Amino acid sequence: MTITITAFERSPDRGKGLARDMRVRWVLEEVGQPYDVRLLSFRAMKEPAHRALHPFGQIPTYEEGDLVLFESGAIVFHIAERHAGLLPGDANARARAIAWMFAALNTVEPPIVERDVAKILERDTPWYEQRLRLLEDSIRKRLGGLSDRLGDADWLDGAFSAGDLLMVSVLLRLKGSGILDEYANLSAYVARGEARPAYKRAFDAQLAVFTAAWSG
Ligand code: GTB
Repeated sequence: MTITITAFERSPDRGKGLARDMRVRWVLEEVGQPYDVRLLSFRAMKEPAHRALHPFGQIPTYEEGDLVLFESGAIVFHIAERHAGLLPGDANARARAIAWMFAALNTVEPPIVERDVAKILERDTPWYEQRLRLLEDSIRKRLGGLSDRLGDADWLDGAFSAGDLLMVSVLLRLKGSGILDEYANLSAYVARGEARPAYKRAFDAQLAVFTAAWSG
């Protein structure tokens, strides 16, 4: 069955692979599932045709036959459940991998996103420096816990899982901030994720969209 996902026609990250279609591309590459991509402008995302797929008018979405999904975490989970290799067979190990998926999206990602939003929307406010410090402290609290738990392991709980895929995706947004560099094991963890052939294929595919859109 053909799988179609949606992505930015012109990603504001200029090909850095930080928009959330990247994690969907990555999981599809991990399981060797071909997919089509429908590219959307910001305007098209808010039109009824797309809102019928995504209540909030955002990317990514996922279409597979009669099934339409939104929320990148739900899409990654759906794919990981239906293919071998991204969720352990053992029930307890599987539950722990799913817990890491939630941890990535519910506990680690929020302060990272809030920091990015503050950098865009609050830069000119009198409280900007203080707010940035508070958000960076929150991020460090999360990274400290994560770094302690990871230790010198390659992945969060045994073999690479959908939990690692989401956690690496979330941490990548800190690249260039200097914060990730304070945690050598987390920097190495992210680099291991980026070195995966499936990640590279996904990254190259979204970069090709950027190159085509911004060079024209
Ligand atoms: N919780 C949802 C999910 O995980 O799928 C969040 C989806 C979401 O935030 N989508 C964003 C979107 O459609 C794109 S990924 N925004 C348009 C809108 O809301 O109108 C967020 C994103 C955007 C840009 C960068 N960047 O430039 O670095 C990074 C991440």
